[in-house]
Amino acid sequence: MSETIFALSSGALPSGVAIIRLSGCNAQAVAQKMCGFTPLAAKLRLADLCEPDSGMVLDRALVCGFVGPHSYTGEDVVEFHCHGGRATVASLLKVLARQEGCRLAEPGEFSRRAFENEKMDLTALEGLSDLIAADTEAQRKLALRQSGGDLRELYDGWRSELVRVRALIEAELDFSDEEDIPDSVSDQVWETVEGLVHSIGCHLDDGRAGEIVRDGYRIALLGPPNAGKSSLLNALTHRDVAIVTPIAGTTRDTIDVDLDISGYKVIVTDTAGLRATDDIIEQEGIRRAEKAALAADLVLWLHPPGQTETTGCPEGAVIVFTKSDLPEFETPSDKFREALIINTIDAKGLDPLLALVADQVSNVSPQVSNSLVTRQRHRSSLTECVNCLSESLDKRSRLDVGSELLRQASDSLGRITGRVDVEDLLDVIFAEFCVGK
Ligand SMILES: Nc1nc2c(ncn2[C@@H]2O[C@H](COP(=O)(O)OP(=O)(O)OP(=O)(O)O)[C@@H](O)[C@H]2O)c(=O)[nH]1
Ligand SMILES: [Mg+2]
Repeated sequence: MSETIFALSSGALPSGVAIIRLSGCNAQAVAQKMCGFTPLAAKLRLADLCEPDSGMVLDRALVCGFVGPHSYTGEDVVEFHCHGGRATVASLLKVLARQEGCRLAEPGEFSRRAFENEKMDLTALEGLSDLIAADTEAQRKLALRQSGGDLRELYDGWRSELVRVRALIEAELDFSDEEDIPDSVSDQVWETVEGLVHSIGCHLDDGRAGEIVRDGYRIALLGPPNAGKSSLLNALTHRDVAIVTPIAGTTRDTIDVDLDISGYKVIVTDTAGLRATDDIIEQEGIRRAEKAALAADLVLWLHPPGQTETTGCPEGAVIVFTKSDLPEFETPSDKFREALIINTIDAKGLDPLLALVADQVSNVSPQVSNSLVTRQRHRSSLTECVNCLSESLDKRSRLDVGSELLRQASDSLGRITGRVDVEDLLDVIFAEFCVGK
């Protein structure tokens, strides 16, 4: 019999209301001892919460219960909606810890029980974790869809098709001597497998749209020293995030800042100015700058007045002419028709720059309404699945080998939703969750 777990499931204290959640077979009995009645399904009732031995009142709270399996975890669940003072919550948690068979929940343990009791698959739980972490509108929409089960439906659908074609192959293998199993069965099988390779391939070939929405669209600010990179970062964030000085080579480490641009999470990275140098600290800064540029979805190359060269500017970077307020600023030649012109003294040109970023990020991830790959974990398993399917097509003349490859492909899909042997993965997945989830 599993222990009854409890934890503060609401946010940081102090708060107006705090919710302490209990889940497990003793939840109802413990609630009965503390509030004098058994909380009924989804009905809130006002109660004095007491220390069971002394009868001392700890708080006056709303109490509700959910009878398993109709609860988040699938077990009996009780919630105390108490006052969110630190001392109140601490006294309730202390009393709960003393109750028989009760202990404080580990991070993600409520969700893990929901998974183990088949209330939700892994993709829905990951979606829920993302929903709680969502800072932007696009993240919220994507996470809500995933927590509602859209990825599970898609992957389970593909898996069912694989199960069906494997059954057809097994039948052909078992009855291949008999006349009533037509040869065309295997044609049907490979047609379906070809269809799946196409569908999963398209799903994977999404320009990482889901991952960009979930993890953020990366922009690296690159350019020579003193180009105004740190000044631009500060102007975009309206904060003094990075040190700005007239000394060339001020920034050494890369600095990441999260922004919300048109509802998308955008991570802007300020970097060390690129130049030849003997200073080993600066050399390391430049190495990090180049690494940030490689990892970026968009590079903005900042170009200060007085320089004619754009040496070091990576291909595909958007050129931004800086310090347009200075007398020495010259209007760029026709060659740079597409370039942007800014100055951070009076914020000129920042709106077009933000519009360009919004345009780029929405181009990369246009369809938040589609089912998108949101995690590397999913991408790896989907790639594994397509590889097995493609190999099975190459070996279609060997039905027994093909069947085994289709089994592996189906297991790869099953691992995403948690239908097959994921025990080793669970600790990693639920470690992302915090206590009370
Ligand atoms: N007039 C004017 N000065 C600017 C502008 N942007 C930056 N500066 C000045 O240019 C100098 C360098 O700016 P930074 O933002 O530190 O330049 P950086 O590219 O980060 O330089 P490093 O960190 O050395 O690579 C500072 O003195 C800024 O005040 C601008 O738009 N107009
Ligand atoms: Mg700088």
